[in-house]
Amino acid sequence: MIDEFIEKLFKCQCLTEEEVKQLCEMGKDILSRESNIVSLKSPITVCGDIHGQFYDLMELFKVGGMPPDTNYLFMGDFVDRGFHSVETFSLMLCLRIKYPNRVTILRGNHESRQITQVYGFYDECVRKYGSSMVWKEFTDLFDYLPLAAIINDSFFCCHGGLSPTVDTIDQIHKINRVVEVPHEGSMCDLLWSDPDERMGFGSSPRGAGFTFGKDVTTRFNKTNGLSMVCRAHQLAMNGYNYNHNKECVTIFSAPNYCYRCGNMATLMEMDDKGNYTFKQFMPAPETEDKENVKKIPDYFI
Ligand SMILES: [Mn+2]
Repeated sequence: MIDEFIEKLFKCQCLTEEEVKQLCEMGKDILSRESNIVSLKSPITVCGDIHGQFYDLMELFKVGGMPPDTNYLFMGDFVDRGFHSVETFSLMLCLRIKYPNRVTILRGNHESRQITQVYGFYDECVRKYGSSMVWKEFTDLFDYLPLAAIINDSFFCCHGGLSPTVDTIDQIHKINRVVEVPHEGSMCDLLWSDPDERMGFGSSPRGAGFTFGKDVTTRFNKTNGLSMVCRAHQLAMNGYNYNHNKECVTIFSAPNYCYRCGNMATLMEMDDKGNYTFKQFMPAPETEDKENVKKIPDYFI
């Protein structure tokens, strides 16, 4: 069954409502057995935001290799903004189920009921299925996504960043994650925070999470025996950006974000020894999206 779903989805065709229901049931069953922090080993390719840019995800696989030949960690924000959140997340969940030891997916701040009602995923579900049933299935599934991953006991990966209420890895294990993303607290911060060049924690212009300085990153890495914090969540024109003396890196994997930002996308490729390099890529060449993008009203983005 999952193979048929994958075949369909690689052609950018939506699953039926009934198939989505089956897929989410399988997904919940598997993800509910996962811990809040997934433990991974390199070689692995670490990816940031995708945001429904399906054809650019195909480009990502072309550049980075197809699963299961390449191991992947995706750090969330699969949905909203782009034209194909439904196909993109359906495919990611299928790949997670089909290749449990090769593909890992984390929760981003957009994998939430509240945010998807504002930034496009809800509307896309209603447009493509005629009701909000599929949106309900997917957003219920989002609650089960893990919050973080640690590669080689050394690289801490999450969507947003650090939290004033998270000093140790153990504190993340104690979070009850199977809920809608809260407005505040440790789980919210892991999905919403951003690095900053000031010291300590600051209030975030996003209205959720915090900004965290170099001293915070250094202390967190030292306390937990880590070498680096890898995160996504922020557009970087190069597709990646270092902060905090290279103790923190941002990876962004949606090229030409929102079909208009003109940025490159990046994959962080880690070899079996944990040495990493960045591989940049451009948007997919010719797609139907190029036509669709002309129709987006400016106020939408
Ligand atoms: Mn985000």
